[in-house]
Amino acid sequence: MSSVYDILKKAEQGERLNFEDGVRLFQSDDILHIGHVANTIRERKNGNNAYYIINRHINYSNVCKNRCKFCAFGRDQEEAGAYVMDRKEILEKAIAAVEEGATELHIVGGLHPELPFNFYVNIIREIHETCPEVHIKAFTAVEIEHLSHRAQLSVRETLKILKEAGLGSLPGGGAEIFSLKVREQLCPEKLSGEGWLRVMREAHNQGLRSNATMLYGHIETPGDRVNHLIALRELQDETGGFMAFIPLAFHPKNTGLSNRFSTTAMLDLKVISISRLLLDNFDHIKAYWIMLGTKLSQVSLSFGVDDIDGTIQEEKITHAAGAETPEALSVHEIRRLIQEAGRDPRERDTLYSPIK
Ligand code: V47
Repeated sequence: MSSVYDILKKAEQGERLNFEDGVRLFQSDDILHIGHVANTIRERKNGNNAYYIINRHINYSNVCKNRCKFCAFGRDQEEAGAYVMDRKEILEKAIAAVEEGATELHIVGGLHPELPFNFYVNIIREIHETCPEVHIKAFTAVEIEHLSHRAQLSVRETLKILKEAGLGSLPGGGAEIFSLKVREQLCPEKLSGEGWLRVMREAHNQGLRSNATMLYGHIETPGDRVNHLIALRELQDETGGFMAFIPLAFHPKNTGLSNRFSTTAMLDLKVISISRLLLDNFDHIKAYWIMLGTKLSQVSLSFGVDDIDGTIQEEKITHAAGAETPEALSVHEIRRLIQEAGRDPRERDTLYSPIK
């Protein structure tokens, strides 16, 4: 009999799990029972559907004034390898992606100390005017806060202007781990967890939906993870604006934590399935195959995941930190992963409406 049987029974009966339940689940090694209940809940919420999207990532600049210890992507302005794409290059990438069938552009970058607010507004406006059919998911909550400082506007005004220019939704990055203690050690200059939640609340209030993430597998404790998930659940109770939760497996290479190990499959599956159990008000749990690997992403479809992101193309953040996954997958490869896991592949748009 599993030592977490009481918790799994609660979850299966639709009862909300608390902090102690979450920590006990992380202390358990009974991944098959935990995964089984997570899979049952996935099925209740999404049937046999497993979603994917045809998308493209555009990382417009790696120049960043916050040099977070876990990040291998950011550069100082004058440092070798620093880059900023110009508007023409960004637009060309966007047009090429749309011509190849992309329905979503995922646009994020570092916190550039000098680019003016208009640079960002113009990117969104130009893409939106040239390709009105593509959904622009751009700028993490951390970037939005930075842009509001650049523009000397409130977060509300900043979001309003970007939305009017064509911004469709916000990606879930930058959340990291909300724990103050961990943030002090890893990213002291970054927007706080409370700040991240405040920006997301404002976005949701303006009708902009978003995703949520959690970076795990570095120095955080199981309690930090559970607190993070509960904070997301509380905001979701309030706004209902989150679409998917995406656990992000830490990649140590070339980071300030390069002496640490990568995550193991056991931890990855635990985080995925426990997230499915704790986040009872999230519709979707997404496996980000770039970080998880294609094989484990496929397995995760039986551990609570109902979405394996998309074709992606040209991912830079995780590859800077040593990811060995490809930089893109074809639709054929994604559908094959899903089908061989026994699920029905469903192409979706950003807001989870079916495409075909
Ligand atoms: O914000 C940075 C994290 C995020 C590392 O919303 C790292 O649909 C692992 O947020 N190892 C970017 N992670 C990725 C992201 C994302 C990805 C896919 C879909 C969506 C979505 C969002 O990656 C960053 C940061 O939290 N990160 N460095 C690293 N070394």
